[in-house]
Amino acid sequence: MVDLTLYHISPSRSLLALWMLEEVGAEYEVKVLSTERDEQREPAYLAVNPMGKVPALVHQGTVITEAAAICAYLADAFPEAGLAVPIGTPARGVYYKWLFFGPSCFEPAVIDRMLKREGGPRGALGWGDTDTTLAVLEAAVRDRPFLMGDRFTAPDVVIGGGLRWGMATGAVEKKPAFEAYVARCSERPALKRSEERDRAEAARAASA
Ligand SMILES: N[C@@H](CCC(=O)N[C@@H](CS)C(=O)NCC(=O)O)C(=O)O
Repeated sequence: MVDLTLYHISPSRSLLALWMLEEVGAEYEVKVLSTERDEQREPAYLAVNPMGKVPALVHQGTVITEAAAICAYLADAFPEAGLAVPIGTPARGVYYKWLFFGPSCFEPAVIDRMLKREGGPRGALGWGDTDTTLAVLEAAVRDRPFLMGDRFTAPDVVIGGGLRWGMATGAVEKKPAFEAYVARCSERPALKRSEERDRAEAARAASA
């Protein structure tokens, strides 16, 4: 029985959740919401996620929202996929650092740049400023294949996926270290499968 449902908009941040679902090898169903019809703001969906945002994942009747939380959750729920770091080890702390760095530093820093609204008070902004945030990330991926070292883990979906999008939109400068890191992430067969699933689900929803 399929007990995992992803509420999805194509394209959107829910691509990260789709990628992660493919990484863990779970069977899941996808419900595509139409932004043209504003389905993400209809009462039926607000009952799932009152933020009116995707992704939302329903697992065994429990709703999990926020892309990074979904990735972290799936890594723990499907340990055989090897995408988490053992609880109780110092490396788990670093793993959390990157999982949280994604939505609390990387993403707002890049959105600020994209929307040309950089320049708030450095001390008050959790990410300080965009240049520092990107420089910290660049240094992290310059000397090692993935954020946690040799092994691809859940934060690489969150940050690798975000960086891939950021460079594709032009919001993030294509530094060699970023391009090499994103290229490594892009080799993941699960990413390719998630893109195929995204296309198929979007086409199915459009013809329904
Ligand atoms: N903090 C959320 C952000 C989710 C988000 O902004 N999703 C966008 C798509 S990229 C969305 O649902 N937009 C529809 C809307 O706001 O109407 C997360 O990381 O999951």
